Amino acid sequence: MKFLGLVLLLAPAVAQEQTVRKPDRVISIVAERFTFNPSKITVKQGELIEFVLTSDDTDHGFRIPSAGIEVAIPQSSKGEARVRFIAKEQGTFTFECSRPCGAGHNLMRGTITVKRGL
Ligand SMILES: [Cu+2]
Repeated sequence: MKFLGLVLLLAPAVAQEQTVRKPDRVISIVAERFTFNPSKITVKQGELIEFVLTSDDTDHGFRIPSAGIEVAIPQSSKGEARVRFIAKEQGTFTFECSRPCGAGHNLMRGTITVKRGL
């Protein structure tokens, strides 16, 4: 217990906030050759988003280059990947598949539009 307390104390505040805080929104995305569904996502600035990522076919990946996020999405029926994202800045950000998955891999992308909160 003492050890756990020490670890939490030393963890960066942002990382702790991201793991302890309940997400403002949970967004499920299904990957399949060669699309993400949905592929256009709009969120409010400052929201803590948790993406739940599954595949309908083979292995895929989910990368948001501008946010330094990159996770593997396991193939169909092998579970899900979860990753959190705080929309800090307004704008439109691309996400893309990060595992070579076939001829249309380079087209497999989408956008996250971050709008000012109310
Ligand atoms: Cu791919």
